[in-house]
Amino acid sequence: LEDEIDKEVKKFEVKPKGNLYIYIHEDESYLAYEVELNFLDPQPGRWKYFIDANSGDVINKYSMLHEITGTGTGVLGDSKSFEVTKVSNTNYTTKDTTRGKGIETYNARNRYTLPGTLGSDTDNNWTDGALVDAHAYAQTTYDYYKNAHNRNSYDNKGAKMISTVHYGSNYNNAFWNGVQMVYGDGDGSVFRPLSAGLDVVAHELTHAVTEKTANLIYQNESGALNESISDIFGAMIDNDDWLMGEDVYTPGTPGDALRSLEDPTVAGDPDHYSDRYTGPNDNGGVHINSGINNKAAYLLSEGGSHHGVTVTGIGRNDTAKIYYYALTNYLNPNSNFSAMRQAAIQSAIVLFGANSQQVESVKDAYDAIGVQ
Ligand SMILES: [Ca+2]
Ligand SMILES: [Ca+2]
Ligand SMILES: [Ca+2]
Ligand SMILES: [Ca+2]
Ligand SMILES: [Zn+2]
Repeated sequence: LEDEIDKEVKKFEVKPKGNLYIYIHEDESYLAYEVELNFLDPQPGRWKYFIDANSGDVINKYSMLHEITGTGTGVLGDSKSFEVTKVSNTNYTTKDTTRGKGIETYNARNRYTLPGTLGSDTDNNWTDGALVDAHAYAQTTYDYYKNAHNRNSYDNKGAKMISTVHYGSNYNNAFWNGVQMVYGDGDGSVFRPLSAGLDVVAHELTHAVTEKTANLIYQNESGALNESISDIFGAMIDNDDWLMGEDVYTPGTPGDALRSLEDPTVAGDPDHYSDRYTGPNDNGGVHINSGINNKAAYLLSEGGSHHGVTVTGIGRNDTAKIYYYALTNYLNPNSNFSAMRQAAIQSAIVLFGANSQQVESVKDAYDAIGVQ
């Protein structure tokens, strides 16, 4: 068995015991022991073995773990379904083996140890909203990158997507730590559990995509582009608005958001290069100057006039294609805003042709934010 799972099983959940009977396999009958092995470490497993009572040979074996669909309720009270693993009739885990090398969601139980324990439920009707949302939205984000850009997880090699919820106590943040996603529960005043925001989940997982592609340095203009790329794909995946974090930010105040791509100034961020922040705070304004490129992406998609320049909108899908192509082909760790403009133009030429509306709109969008 240990060869099978390639790791050492330390503890069986149910003490293995053999039932002796006549077992028929491939038209042969054997006096055989049927043995069930049930364990959770190092990963959940449940195997059935049929062992020849005379020779001790393994006649047959198979895994009894089942990939099935779970149903649950998110933080906001919304019902959803998602892929889980059935370990037994009374044990289900937030482990999806249908996407890439898997999507696994853990529970830190208000401690700071990562990843914590794999999420579990006894009847596959899930009621831990933060766990439900983190797991379901990781799947949504995986599916977006696969379906829209044919990207298999953040590294395009199917990397396992690991998330942890209930990190720490009243923790008002979510982050990608280079290995996995981490979500706090919020303090209930500034934030509710952060995994309830599909755009938050998409934003953080996009940092992983950026790290594996352009790897934009998280400082100054390249850092602002890094943040902007995460906001842009946050808005492409949570595609019913151009706000970031509206579902999790200030539960007591409806209608506001952490940031707006449509109008970055509502959050105090610049929407034109001439208004850029040049001070030392926030790594040189990575969450501030992101507003400038966010505005270009918004104008490119939706159109509009800004600083006297009129942009014809090309829609979310073509906008997403251009930024994805630029991120994965042209941007590099030191790219600045001007390099972003050139990368977007070149991407639009490759994708849509040199004389396309898309190329014209990219040029107009960057003219409108004052980037040449
Ligand atoms: Ca339950
Ligand atoms: Ca939304
Ligand atoms: Ca949103
Ligand atoms: Ca709010
Ligand atoms: Zn970010």
